Amino acid sequence: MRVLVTGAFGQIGTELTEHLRAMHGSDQVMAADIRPPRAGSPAAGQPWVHLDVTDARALESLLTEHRFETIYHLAAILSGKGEENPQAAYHVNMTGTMNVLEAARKHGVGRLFLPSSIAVFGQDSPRDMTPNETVLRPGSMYGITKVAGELLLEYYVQRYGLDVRSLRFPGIISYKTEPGGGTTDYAVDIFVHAVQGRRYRCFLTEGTRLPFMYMKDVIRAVDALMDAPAELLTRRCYNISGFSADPGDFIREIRRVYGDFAVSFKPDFRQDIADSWPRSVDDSPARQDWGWHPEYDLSRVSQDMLKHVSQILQQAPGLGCLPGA
Ligand code: AKB
Repeated sequence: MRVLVTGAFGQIGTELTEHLRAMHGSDQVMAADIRPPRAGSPAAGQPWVHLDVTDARALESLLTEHRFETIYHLAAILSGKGEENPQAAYHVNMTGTMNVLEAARKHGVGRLFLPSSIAVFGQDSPRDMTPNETVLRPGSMYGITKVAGELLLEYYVQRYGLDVRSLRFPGIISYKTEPGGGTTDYAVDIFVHAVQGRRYRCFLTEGTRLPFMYMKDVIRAVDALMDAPAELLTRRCYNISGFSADPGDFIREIRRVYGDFAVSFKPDFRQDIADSWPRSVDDSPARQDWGWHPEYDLSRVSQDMLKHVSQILQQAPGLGCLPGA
């Protein structure tokens, strides 16, 4: 096995694993997660191993058995779920990341991808075109673990020469799996509700602007960063974005197709998290160093999401891989 993906059945993991298997062959990519894939997800029926990333011994024995060249460590608790249980978020995100870095160091893993997030920013960071290097004082436990994760990975690069790379993801929009409990999940749920003809109650206010990316751009960005020659990288953690939008923008796009789509707003605890995050980020270092450029803007994402979500729901109305489905 050449590649290990932890958190392989999460929102990014499901599609990244599918992509890596198409690239390297199924027998070269190990999917690891703490629970099985949901029925109807593209990962259902595919080989996988059980892995709790907080269990250092389990990781150690997996890396002793297989000589992985690359690890994508995606197992994490996101911002919304993290505020419901901050202690669990700390444990999974910090202990898990430390365990993966240590196992990779001991076993000479060639390259590691550790996702970071716009959650590293907080009230003291500029909210528009947030620069790559600025004040990082997040208010959420998820954000705190992401800042610490970035510092840890940089330590492992400096101290042990490990090749670790990271992207600060914005909200991610996709249709193959349910997003995993973040503040930006509404941007997937809203499409599913529209296609199902159901009213949507949004947990953020209509004008809450945040940066987003479509999954197809996420996969391209991960590939581009991981393939970039190390000497081109001026840093290890990069801001990245596709476009910025608020719930009102999504609703206007959806109503071009579903004119009577009904939405109400009932902000909950996630509003405070969103209000501390950037409205847009400056991803020019990623563009300059390894040629990042997004292909999907809001209008292209909306068209693609509506097309795919309605195809999936027509084929299997009860399919469990979509939120609310
Ligand atoms: C979340 O909302 O927690 C994630 C993120 C922006 O990292 N989608």
